[in-house]
Amino acid sequence: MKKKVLAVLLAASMVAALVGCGSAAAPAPAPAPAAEEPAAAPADDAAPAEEVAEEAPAEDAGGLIKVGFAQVGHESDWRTASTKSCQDVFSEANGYDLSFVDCDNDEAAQKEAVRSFIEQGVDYIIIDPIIATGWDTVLTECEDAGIPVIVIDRTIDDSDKYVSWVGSDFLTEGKAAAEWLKAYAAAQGISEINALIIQGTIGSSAQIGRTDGFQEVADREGWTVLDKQTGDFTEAGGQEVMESFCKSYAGKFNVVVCENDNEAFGAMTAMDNAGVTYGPGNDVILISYDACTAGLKDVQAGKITADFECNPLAAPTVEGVIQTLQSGGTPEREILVPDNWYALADQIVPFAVDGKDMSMIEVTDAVIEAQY
Ligand code: GZL
Repeated sequence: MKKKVLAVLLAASMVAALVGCGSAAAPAPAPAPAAEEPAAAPADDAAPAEEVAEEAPAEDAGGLIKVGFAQVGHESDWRTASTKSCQDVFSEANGYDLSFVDCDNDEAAQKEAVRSFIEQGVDYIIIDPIIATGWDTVLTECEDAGIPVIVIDRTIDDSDKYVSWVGSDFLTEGKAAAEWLKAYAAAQGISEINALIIQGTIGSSAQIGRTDGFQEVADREGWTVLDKQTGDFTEAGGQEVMESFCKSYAGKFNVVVCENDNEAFGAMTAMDNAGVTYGPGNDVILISYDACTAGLKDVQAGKITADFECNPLAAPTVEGVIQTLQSGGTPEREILVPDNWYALADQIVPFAVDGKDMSMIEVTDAVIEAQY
């Protein structure tokens, strides 16, 4: 009965979605890779996934709401905070039975994790999609099983078969970084921008938005983007790409943009090894995204010049979506999580994005203490 009610709700919310908002045109989805059985990593306090599959339905498990969460992986400080937020919210004490799978940045494993949740008969499925395409087939399977899907953080761009998306505006993050750079360079008397970009996981909506947002302003301002390569949102990837950049573009670049803090950590190691100085008053303006605690410490240390946050703590908002569904309501289709921009006082300059004035937060000990 519960599944039937949810299926009706899901259908209703999808009709609303089709009327209310489409998703940006997306390239044809990549062919589904060969399925691999994911090594289900149950939440700390849950039985291994295979035992959960044999448990009685939620009603007999003390009324716990069964939630499956297919997480991107464990590639960054941001991801660690996102995972902790979800495991804290969807705890047994809060009335949930969480089946958590760390998909280790493997798209096939992520699809199979979702299929394992369907087999387990969970009540809700949460997905943080590694990349934005290739989702319609497995989301159709969720729909056929009457299991509502909620997308957290990154977006799915080639299917509408989910109830809600909760995350950040990645395009605005990219534009904010570039509009700040324009204002800061002018204030510093820097007339020429020669930038290198270390991108995130190619095809993820976070990478697409940040790259496109920055590039749109760069094109408008006539900046030179010397090269873009992916560091896959990891510290090792950032270091490897920056080592290559330091060889190929020695003495030719004055801006490095890292699409997350962990890439920036790696890029700093590579620049140190190559004798390239970075941060306020040095050779290179270093821009980063995420603004995790370690990233803000590097801002405070005068290493990262400005850090553009993407808030990872969306789980409480996702829980609100589930509670709305539980009570028979229709949740919002898109729920934006607010982001902030950070710098030291001397690097805070007025700027706007799409005509909207932006404020920046000065990095202090208290701000760092309060960060995720
Ligand atoms: C962004 C998130 C990205 C972070 C990275 O919302 O998906 O993935 O920016 C993480 O740190 O790896």
